[in-house]
Amino acid sequence: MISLNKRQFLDQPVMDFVISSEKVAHVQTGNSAEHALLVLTKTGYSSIPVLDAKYRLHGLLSTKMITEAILGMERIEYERLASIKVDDVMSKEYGVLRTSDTLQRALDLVINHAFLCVVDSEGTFEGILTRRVILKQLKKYIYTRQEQNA
Ligand code: 2BA
Repeated sequence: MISLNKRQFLDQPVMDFVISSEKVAHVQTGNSAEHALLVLTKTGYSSIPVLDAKYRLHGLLSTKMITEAILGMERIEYERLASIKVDDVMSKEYGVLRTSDTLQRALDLVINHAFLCVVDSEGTFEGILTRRVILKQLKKYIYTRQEQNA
């Protein structure tokens, strides 16, 4: 196997490693927290993107954000789930990449985010780049270089 040098590795386009939008579990703006909790529980992901009808990225939603929103003084107020909208509880803090970005920027951001959302120049959601995929590429890079230097 031919190994990449450091520059070639870092210059690889993120789009080569993206999980495309149709495979990414998401919720839509305007959805209820009840629906979102169902999606999060059924898919098993701890955090998923919030998109609008035109597939533009608005935020991220996790089970914790929903639970915190319905936490009363003495009990969890499940009856409020249907009236809360995902827009009210989602986080606007997420790692975002442009489709033109390279692995170098992804590596910087993935330290603080389990996955990075990838958007095009108009803000349309193209998919995600996960920490798992980046670590796999990094491992491949390290081991192929080691073998060639051995
Ligand atoms: P988490 O849901 O906290 O998942 C952490 C890691 O656990 C994942 O790391 C993956 O290795 C494993 N995992 C969790 N749920 C899984 C499932 N249903 N099938 C297979 N493996 C699963 P990463 O793959 O690096 O993903 C990082 C984060 O990216 C996930 O964190 C989740 O928030 C998000 N994510 C990954 N794939 C997604 C998808 N298809 N749709 C929506 N969100 C996704």
